Amino acid sequence: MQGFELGRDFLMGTATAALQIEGGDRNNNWYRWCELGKIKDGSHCLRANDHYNRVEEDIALMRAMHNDTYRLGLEWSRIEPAPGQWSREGLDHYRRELELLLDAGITPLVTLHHFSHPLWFEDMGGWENRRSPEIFRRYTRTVVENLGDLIRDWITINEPNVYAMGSFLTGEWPPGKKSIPAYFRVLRNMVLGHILAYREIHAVRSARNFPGPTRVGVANHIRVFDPEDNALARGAARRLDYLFHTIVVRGMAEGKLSFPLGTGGCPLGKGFYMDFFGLNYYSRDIVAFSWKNPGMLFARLKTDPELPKNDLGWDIYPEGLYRICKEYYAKYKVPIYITENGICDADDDQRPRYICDHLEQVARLRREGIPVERYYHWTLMDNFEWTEGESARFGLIHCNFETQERTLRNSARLYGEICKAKAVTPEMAAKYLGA
Ligand code: IFM
Repeated sequence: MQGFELGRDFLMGTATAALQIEGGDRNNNWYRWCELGKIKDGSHCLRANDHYNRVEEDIALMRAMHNDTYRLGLEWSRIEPAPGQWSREGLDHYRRELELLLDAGITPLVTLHHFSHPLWFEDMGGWENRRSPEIFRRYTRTVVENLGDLIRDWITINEPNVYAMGSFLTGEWPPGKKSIPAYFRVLRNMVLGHILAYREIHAVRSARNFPGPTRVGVANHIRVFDPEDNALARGAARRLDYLFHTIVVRGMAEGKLSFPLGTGGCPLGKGFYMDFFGLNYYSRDIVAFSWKNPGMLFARLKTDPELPKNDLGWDIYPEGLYRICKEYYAKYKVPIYITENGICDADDDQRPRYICDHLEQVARLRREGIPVERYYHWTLMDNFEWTEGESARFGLIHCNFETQERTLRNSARLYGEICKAKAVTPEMAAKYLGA
């Protein structure tokens, strides 16, 4: 690799989610899912990385990697343990964590909902309940009133499409429902919840004169769906793209409920509700047509035998990052934050190349004038990877879950050098990639 520049104004950091790292909370939907024995390797989110008690240690690791910014999640159940009851302890904990980040010179980007929420919310049907957007707005308002002076950058909801699919379509995630109408009901409510939260964040921060600018977005999970070379496969790929991406992003950005989320109107009014386009990018799928898969809209997803795979068998396809940024920038013309990008790679033999190859696509986009402003690597350290549990290792930093010892992997050292230089130099490539 020749090396490339990212630019001094490019912000870099890591991303995490509260449930995946904090440990210790028994009042959320994933706690119950773990208790029901649904995690493949038998691990439990109660343990995770014990980050709730190790905030300083983990911020020191971010500093060691020269991170400018950090994407963290708030655990809703710690803030609103019962409907309308606010926990001073929960809010104070996050205030302290945010202050420590700011003192360390690290800009927080805060996620309000990242797959986990209080049990009381789950028990009323969660995002399937028609009152859920309003309940999410109320939670958002309390967070902004209490912490909004420290947070300028917000993600309302992480990967709404992945959440709705895992929790309401395939049933692999809590509450384990398998229903196509429920998938669309949940997405509709998440869209409305996002818009209410978007407005609330701007309104409260501006009414209180909190230091700006305020930036609010969504962490959109977008994949590349490339069809096999026949008309039926092309149709299947188009339908998947529409129902997994388009209706969700359009709803969140424009407030428009396209069929089947609605009939094309904007129930909360026309507007634009994304100050940046958050992109979580991991992989692509080849789409084949299959009569046997009506539940998947007659699509069968395949990997590409030519491409390298991560530990979970996902194709590694850096060009996809470039293609998606081009496509969505053409549509929405707002700055892009890569809110997640990373690899499950326990022995760390692919991660250094993965990082460089994806960042090379970012550099290419920036050279072409596409404003990719930030990159958050998923993830800081090995953590609780939902139904895969502790065995799927996405961390720059290795975590021994028994002892909670954190050890920098080679890729963490490389990432630290890149964050510092805002470039991949030929020397780094030679040292870490052997090329
Ligand atoms: O761990 C998840 C994260 O919570 C959401 N995006 C994908 C990651 C890797 O699977």
